[in-house]
Amino acid sequence: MLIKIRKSWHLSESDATPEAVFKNRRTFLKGTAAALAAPVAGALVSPARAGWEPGVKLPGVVKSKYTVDEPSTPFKDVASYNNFYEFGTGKDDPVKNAKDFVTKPWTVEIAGEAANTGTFDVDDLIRPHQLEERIYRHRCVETWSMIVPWVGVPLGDIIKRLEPTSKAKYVAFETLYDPERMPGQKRRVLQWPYVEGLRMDEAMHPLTLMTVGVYGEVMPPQNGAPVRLIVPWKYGFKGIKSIVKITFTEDEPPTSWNRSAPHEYGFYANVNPDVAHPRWSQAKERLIGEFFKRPTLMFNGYAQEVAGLYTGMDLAKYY
Ligand SMILES: Nc1nc2c(c(=O)[nH]1)N[C@H]1C(S)=C(S)[C@@H](COP(=O)(O)O)O[C@H]1N2
Ligand SMILES: [Mo]
Repeated sequence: MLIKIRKSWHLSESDATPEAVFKNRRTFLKGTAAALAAPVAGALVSPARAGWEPGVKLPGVVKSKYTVDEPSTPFKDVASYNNFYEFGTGKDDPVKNAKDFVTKPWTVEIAGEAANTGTFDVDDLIRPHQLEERIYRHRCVETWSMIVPWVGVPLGDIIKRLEPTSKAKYVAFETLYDPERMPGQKRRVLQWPYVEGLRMDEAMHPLTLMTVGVYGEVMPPQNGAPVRLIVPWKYGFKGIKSIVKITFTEDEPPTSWNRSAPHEYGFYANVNPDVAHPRWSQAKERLIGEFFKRPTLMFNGYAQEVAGLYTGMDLAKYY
């Protein structure tokens, strides 16, 4: 039998890093003032007006080699079938209730074990880096999945500029807490704010994306505007939305779903068809728009790239 082995993404002609961006990666940031002086390479990631509107293209996006060879789930599904409990627990609540969510101005606080801590405008964190379009598999623990053309920059590139200390073993993330703007936070369905975390090597992995758009456009609020995390080999709940704080820590940080149901959701949350959720199997998934279920792939199809991060770990124990 002939087995065709290939990477889960295709090489594209725009693989090379443009020179201007490379130079800007060397830009040293110290607090907001210096951040404002950073040369502009990428684009504004938040829209000029306060609320989101459709059709606002992010300029200067290049296609990434980290792209799966599958047609993307239509925009209307990506932007209307969401989990974002800050705007309600129904799948169609976020698109309705986040419609007028104002994401400008937006700052992200950098804290903990790093040289460059402080409060940054989101544009100043993202702009020095090249925006890339990456078509990723996106798998919710509830067993639905999508193929999504995200736009973002590698989290690892941002982290390098922030210069974490040798004590930084984990990266913790926090969503905005503002029950007036996020009415779902008036109900205690989760402990607010939503928090997530990654081990430092996971955060530095080239597939881990700080994501600011979808389908070439500014991120719709229901998808986590203005900036959310995407870790394509993990269940969707690791992809924390509307991030306002990033903290470098020595110890494993708490995560929202682990806090809520520790026997059901672990810190790692790697997609794994062999480890069932206590209440349902993870062996199959339904790609939104398809009728028949597909088998779920180990590490969501990214095993070749990320399995090495977990060598020697019992994945049934560290679920
Ligand atoms: N702050 C926050 N982030 C969140 C969630 C949430 O409720 N609040 N839901 C998570 C879950 S369970 C999934 S599957 C994805 C869904 O992201 P999508 O709307 O882009 O598909 O967002 C994740 N990020
Ligand atoms: Mo999810």
